[in-house]
Amino acid sequence: MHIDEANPFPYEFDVSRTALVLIDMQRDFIEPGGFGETLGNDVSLLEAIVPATKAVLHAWRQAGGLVVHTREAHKADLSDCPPAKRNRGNPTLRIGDEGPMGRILVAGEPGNQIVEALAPVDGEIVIDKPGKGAFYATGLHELLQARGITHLLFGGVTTEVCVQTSMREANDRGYDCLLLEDCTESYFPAFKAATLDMVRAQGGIVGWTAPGTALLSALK
Ligand code: C5J
Repeated sequence: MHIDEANPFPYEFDVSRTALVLIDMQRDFIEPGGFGETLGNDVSLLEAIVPATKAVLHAWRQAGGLVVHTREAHKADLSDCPPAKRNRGNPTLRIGDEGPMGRILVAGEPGNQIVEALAPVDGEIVIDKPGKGAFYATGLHELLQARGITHLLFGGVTTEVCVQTSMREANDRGYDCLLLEDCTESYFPAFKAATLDMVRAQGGIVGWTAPGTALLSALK
């Protein structure tokens, strides 16, 4: 299959060797009343990508493609949260503190769940990751290698933090990566725009970008 509209040039992929990776579409970043909002962010920007992401997820499932969901999540005892990550800055709530949807970025808490519209189904991979990148301190690379995956389609939040970090990690591990432009968002629109530019600059130095609708057309 190919996505001709991809930038900087057409993207070729085989569904059986490609995974859709949705980064951190968890309630605390996306829903009103969660951690993201307590940090002063306008979460409606992130919430707005849920319908486009759902359409892609649905089509990808129909095509029989592998789906990976990630959550930025720490163990309850925070043993996997470096003090440098927890203590930096001056937020009103830190990782592990009780927030509006349970303990912030702690596995199993209500705010740590994937939003209902994109909830994982049986057979999909769910990765709890303690870092920004999906490959750091997780078994993701090994799980993908075991399934013969060579190509990754990325969506999720936030574009310039966990999505970009994961995509760069994947690129260094040899995956051909494409970022779905309308299935990713940032609290800072300028950061999203800059990330899309960075990914596809210099002949696709990190990978490709394309609208989710282009993937939907390719799958028809
Ligand atoms: C993610 C963050 N998921 N912005 N986390 O991007 O801290």
